Amino acid sequence: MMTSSRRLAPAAALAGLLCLGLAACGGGTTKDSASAAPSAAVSSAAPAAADPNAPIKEGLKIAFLPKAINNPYETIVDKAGIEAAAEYKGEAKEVGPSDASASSQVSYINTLTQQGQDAILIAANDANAVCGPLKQAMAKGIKVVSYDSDAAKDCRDLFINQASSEEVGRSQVKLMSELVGGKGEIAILSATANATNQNTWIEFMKDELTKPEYKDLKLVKVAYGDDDDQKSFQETQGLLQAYPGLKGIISPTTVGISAAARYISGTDYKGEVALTGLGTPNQMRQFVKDGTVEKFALWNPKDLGYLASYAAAALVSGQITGAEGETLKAGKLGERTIGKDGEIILGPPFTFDKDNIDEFDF
Ligand code: RAM
Repeated sequence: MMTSSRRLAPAAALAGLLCLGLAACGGGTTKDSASAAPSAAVSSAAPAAADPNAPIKEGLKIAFLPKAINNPYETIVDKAGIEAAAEYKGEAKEVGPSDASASSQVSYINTLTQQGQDAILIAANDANAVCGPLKQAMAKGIKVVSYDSDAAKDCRDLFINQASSEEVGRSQVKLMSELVGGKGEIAILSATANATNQNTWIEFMKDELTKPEYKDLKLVKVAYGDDDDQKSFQETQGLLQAYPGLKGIISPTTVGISAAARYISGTDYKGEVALTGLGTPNQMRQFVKDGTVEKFALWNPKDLGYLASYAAAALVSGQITGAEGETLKAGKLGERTIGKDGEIILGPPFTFDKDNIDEFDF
């Protein structure tokens, strides 16, 4: 099993490399979103001093707002976050939309704000669409932690990133290149067109593809399955029909890669067209065993939810304020340090294949 300690050192080393020279990195904070609510009490404006030894308060009300409640990946993350809250005697819950469209989370944020939650944790479907409502929550003293997919930086206190965005993007291209022998047409099957995390990863993929060693790999299309199983299935079919010479598909979304694998496994493309991306071992196991997929990557989503939950509790309890360099005590994951722009990175991605997939159950 992956251990958090194994992941801590490389993640810390990579933190300083993040977001160099890529405009889409970290959620694309805009001047517009900053000026929309200039008086919002963004907690970093005048933070009280952090007390690293402050105990987590009991009875905290914490709400997880995933991209969509029917996304199995988000369910694993949020369930682990809710279980973490039980450890620190908080009351956590998950609420959220059934689709991952840009504005689908807005009404949920407003309700959570009215309820006076202590913290809102959000995997943002759109960095800016959620910004105004999150600022209103912050103005009421509610702590906001984005996880998985960042909101614009000025409308959250912290971002818990599952892995270095740069490492995810570049390693996906490396994986694909190995699978197709460094040559041929490839496509990306993404989630929604607005998803901050996928878009950041794709920017790094495109940058990686400019390196000389990938000169014979050609990205022909980025398609969007909207993190909807059926749409992702159809987009896979569409890609394969539109590009008959396609050699591979990278799907950096657990919903996309599992739908694409299901499509390919039932066709003659199996064994001909390489598929990789980000998937959960439980969803991908049968497709690794039947030869549709050789390898793919992910991190431990349970650890992501657990860390996000502790980070939210640490913010509310004054253990941290969100400033770079502060550390929090994240239960069994140990101490974690806040990096640049309020980002905490869980650890590097891990590659699954037929030899190791049975060691994992999520
Ligand atoms: C999907 C979602 C999520 C992403 C994973 C890898 O479940 O798009 O945001 O992190 O895939």
